[in-house]
Amino acid sequence: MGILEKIAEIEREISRTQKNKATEYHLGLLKAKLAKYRSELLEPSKSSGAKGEGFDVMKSGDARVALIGFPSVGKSTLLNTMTDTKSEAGAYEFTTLTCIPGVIPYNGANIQLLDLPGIIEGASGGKGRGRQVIAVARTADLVIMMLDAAKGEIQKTLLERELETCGIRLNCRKPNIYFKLKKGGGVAFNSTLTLTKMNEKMVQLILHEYKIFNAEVLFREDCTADQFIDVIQANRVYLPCLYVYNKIDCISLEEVDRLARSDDTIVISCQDRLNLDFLLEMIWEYLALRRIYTKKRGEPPDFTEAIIMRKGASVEHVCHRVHRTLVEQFKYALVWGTSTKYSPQRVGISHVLDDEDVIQIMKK
Ligand SMILES: Nc1nc2c(ncn2[C@@H]2O[C@H](COP(=O)(O)OP(=O)(O)OP(=O)(O)O)[C@@H](O)[C@H]2O)c(=O)[nH]1
Ligand SMILES: [Mg+2]
Repeated sequence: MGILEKIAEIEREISRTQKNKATEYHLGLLKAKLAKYRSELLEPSKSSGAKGEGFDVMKSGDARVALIGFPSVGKSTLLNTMTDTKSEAGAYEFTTLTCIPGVIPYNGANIQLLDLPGIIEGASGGKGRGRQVIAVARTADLVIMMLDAAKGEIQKTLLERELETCGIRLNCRKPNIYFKLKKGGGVAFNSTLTLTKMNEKMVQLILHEYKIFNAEVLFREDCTADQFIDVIQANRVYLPCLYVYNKIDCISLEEVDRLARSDDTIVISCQDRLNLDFLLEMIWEYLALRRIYTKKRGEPPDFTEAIIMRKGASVEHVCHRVHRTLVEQFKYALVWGTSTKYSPQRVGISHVLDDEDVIQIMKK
């Protein structure tokens, strides 16, 4: 029996099983089994290597955004309107066959936008180019899920499921569970709060399924079995996602209004160039990049070129970007901006910076 069949069988059994106290453990086990098979599927296939051709695009710029969507929703059209790159767009499905990168310059940063082939239901199981497309999505900093406004929300549900299956978690944090494999001593289970969805027996059962008999587990959050499995699997990626409904020129204003009110959602029309500025703003917000300006002693700050950093970047990260030996010579830094209580403030190397902070680094 192939992996796909095994997966299908477990999925069938899960949907057949009623959810109640008596079946709780059985379900937990099935979920663990399912996750195991699915990650086998995620590993690159050893047979014929030609399949991934054209998908390995160099990471460039300050952040990477991947366009995921069904065929013909307007992904290539968006790339063509937002960047200087040309990606063929057509009225027929599967116009794009590889990964085509473009660059959006915005707020002094270069954002790499990747146009990808459309994916369809069953992509995670290897249909079409689904697996390669999803593999590219895993390397992105932000996923734009492009949807056809006229096709309703079904596309969103289907795509979310495909990405979920491939270990991509959208718009959520990593579960707060401490998990460490041990050499001996059995399973040490603990929690810092009352758990309503899990208990020690379930944890043991799931760990057994993974043939883990010695480990330290600490729940710091009221997590579900699925979340615990995610932690054990350790190959999950947690990405922000923007749901972008394109082709709003084809639907009624009431419908547009309704769609636009959902969470993490933007409505646009590539054809009529509607709302594209706002889309850019949102991309920027979701990427959460930080512009840091440097300043030399006795001179005004250099606002012409920002150092682009990730959210949570500290003074140390900035030092590394300026010069590789700067960290060793670092004495303290002066920071002007929203990350400090007053400006300028003298800070140490671990101080975390905010967007548009100005920094002056003092050497020993
Ligand atoms: N009405 C309308 N049509 C659009 C809009 N944006 C794109 N289209 C049309 O939709 C069709 C498909 O566009 P593409 O950009 O090729 O779609 P794609 O998502 O890249 O498709 P694949 O590469 O096959 O996955 C083209 O005929 C576009 O002209 C829009 O905002 N409104
Ligand atoms: Mg395309």
